Amino acid sequence: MQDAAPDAGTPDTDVSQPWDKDNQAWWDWYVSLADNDAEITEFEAAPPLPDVPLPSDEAVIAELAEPYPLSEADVAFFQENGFIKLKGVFSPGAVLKLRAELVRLLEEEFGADIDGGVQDRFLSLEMVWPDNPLLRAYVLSPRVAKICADLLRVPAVRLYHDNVLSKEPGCGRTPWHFDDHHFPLDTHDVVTAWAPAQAIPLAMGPLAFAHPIDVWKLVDAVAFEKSGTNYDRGVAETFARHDVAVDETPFEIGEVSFHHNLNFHTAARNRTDRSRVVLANTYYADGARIVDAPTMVSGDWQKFMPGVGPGDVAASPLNPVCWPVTAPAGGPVGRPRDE
Ligand SMILES: O=C(O)CCC(=O)C(=O)O
Ligand SMILES: [Fe+2]
Repeated sequence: MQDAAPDAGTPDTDVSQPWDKDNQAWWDWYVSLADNDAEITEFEAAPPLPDVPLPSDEAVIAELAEPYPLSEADVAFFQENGFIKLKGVFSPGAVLKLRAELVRLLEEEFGADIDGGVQDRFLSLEMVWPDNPLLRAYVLSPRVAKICADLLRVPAVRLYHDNVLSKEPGCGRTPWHFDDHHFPLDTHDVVTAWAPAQAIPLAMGPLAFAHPIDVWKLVDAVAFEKSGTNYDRGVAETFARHDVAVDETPFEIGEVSFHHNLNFHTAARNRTDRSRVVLANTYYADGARIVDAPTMVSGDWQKFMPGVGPGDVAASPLNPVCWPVTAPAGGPVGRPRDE
């Protein structure tokens, strides 16, 4: 939860102004806060994409509506550590299809060849699902949303937003942070499903999680600065000093991680020759409200919740309940409810 009255601080720590540029500008700013070593000169070959036929849209929709077998031990692990990595959430075909669609959308938006060599940038697209029926199946997936509700131990979750992320070859680290700092939601029942659209070897910069969940308390006193790399370095040094455990492991095809908004995470540079494309969708407990004073760290949040203001219940038509499924049998999966 963010402070109701943000600390005015010095100019460099004062984030009380709303973000006034677009989402891509937000990411360009955000990755500039990461502490990086020297530029990469040699790139590793990324593993090949799976050699499987592309499933039909109907097959993907059906797969993503089936429940995933989550155990009580999985839920307990998530509650203790604030993250969990689950294998086989998507089939290889569903991953390949996701990548093809995300690459098409990124190339359309940025006019770039996504896998065409060193580009250095962190590209992002948001709010793709309302106009894209295939992406909607992944973003409003009952399988994914039920995992989120079960991990949070809440009866129902809504979508906060979708987030297409492409960390291009050569792009620098993702700075250490927790998402509580970003989401203007007045609840701690928030989880992001981070779904890679290819395998992620260590050299590609898998999302890496500090644990257990309460290590955020160790770095609560590190002041966030809106320029420079002091915050990222301050968190890294504090974690190192306290021997905080970090899970930095590869993702296999179809593996998805889920992180709580209090979990501290980072990601290394992409040292491979392929863009690290991910679909990261955030869900929160139904009934949550917007905080009284969102900050610039929340970026473009009003785009995700049109008509919803500070203090309001966060339930615009663009924040459908994704679990439990409310659409009539045979109807579109997870279509936004009229409310
Ligand atoms: O993809 C990344 O490197 C960062 C993503 C992230 O921080 C998130 O999804 O919460
Ligand atoms: Fe994050």
